[in-house]
Amino acid sequence: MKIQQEQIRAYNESHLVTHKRKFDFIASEISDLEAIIQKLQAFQIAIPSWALGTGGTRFGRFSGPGEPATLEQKIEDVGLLHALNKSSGAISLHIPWDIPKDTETIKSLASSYGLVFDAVNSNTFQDQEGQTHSYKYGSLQHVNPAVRQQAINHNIDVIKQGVSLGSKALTVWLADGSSFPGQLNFREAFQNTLQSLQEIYKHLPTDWKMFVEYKCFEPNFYSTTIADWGQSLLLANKLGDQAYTLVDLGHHLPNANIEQIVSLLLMEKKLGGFHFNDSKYADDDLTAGSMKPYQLFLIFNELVEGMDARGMDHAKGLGWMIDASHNLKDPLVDLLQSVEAIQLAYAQALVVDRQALRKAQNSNDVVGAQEILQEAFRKDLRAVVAEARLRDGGSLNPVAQFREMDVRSKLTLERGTNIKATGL
Ligand code: PSV
Ligand code: MN
Ligand code: MN
Repeated sequence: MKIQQEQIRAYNESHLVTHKRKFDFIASEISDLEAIIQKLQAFQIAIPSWALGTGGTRFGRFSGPGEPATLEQKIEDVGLLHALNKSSGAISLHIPWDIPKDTETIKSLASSYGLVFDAVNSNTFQDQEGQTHSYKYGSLQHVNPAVRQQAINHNIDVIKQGVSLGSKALTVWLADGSSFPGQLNFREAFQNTLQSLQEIYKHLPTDWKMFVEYKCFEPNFYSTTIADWGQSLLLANKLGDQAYTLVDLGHHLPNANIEQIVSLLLMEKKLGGFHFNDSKYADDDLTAGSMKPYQLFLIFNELVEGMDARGMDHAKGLGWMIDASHNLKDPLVDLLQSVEAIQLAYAQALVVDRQALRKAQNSNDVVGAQEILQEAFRKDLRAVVAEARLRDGGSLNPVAQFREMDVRSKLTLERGTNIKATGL
């Protein structure tokens, strides 16, 4: 199904008066509002193909109705999101969960929804049918060179597929590690991983990036070979200019200061991008901003500050992606909520009085600096984000309109129930 422009226009029409009132109020409080709205309009957040179906946990999975069964249907889903919020104009594919049969057809389908292909993701954390060697004990780190070679070849193949789709980055996330002390020689595992990544790196087109994702634990419970930003940065530095660290918000030990990590990676020109999500405990993959909205704002505060200081284009400088999993909620609604939360955090960071903050920092005015940040964080900028969408032809309230139109029931009529989307 497709959401027609006319349906969005009609929805907006009936909510315009309320929106105008809220917008005019907040507009009177912000000085460079037009520039902020333009930045919000330019900002696009990629949707991962694996987040469009129900994720489940290792204890069970309760599928939702009308899940996408094919790559075509996943693209259709992202098209629905983008029609409503005008900020989800890219899809990130996980291979081999999503293999385009006919690249040209898939590309033109995506562009009919205004979508492009973001980073492609390789998968060497699961064994695939017909595969010669198992990844049970790792992939790029494996003690057996034949297993490493198989994983290298897979990544090279993913790059090739990405090239034909128009992607510009490869994301490598490895489950490699060990679950018991003594199982692994840490140094050898790291060196094997580096050598394998170096082989893959040789196949990167010159205008591509390699994102090296880290994760503190899980599925291995004793050590992960790329466990934190230091280990990822070490690899990215050794690999070369096209390699970057990717920050997945859920991949840190509790209470890690992610905003500080972000600031330093950006300073080192090694921040590749994000997998946005939120968590209370670990890699919960919950809706962005649902647990720690202040943390999300502080991350964007560092991004705006660091990118401005380096003259970077906010919209194009980094990879902006969501990485989420849905056990209870409708995945599409959840993704709309995540995009909205990310945009709100970005908008709040854009209204920080940066000059005043610098002044407070340089005079050790601790209270003043804190007040400046909280002043921005506590501003209700929902009408500003809605205005940016309105100007782009999106919905004033994507979540409410999705529910009001009962999009999921329509998808279920078309697709049926009891479908398991490929993914986790
Ligand atoms: C791993 O936890 C991860 O965050 C990686 O980004 C994967 O690519 C993604 O989840 C899907 O498995
Ligand atoms: Mn991730
Ligand atoms: Mn994860």
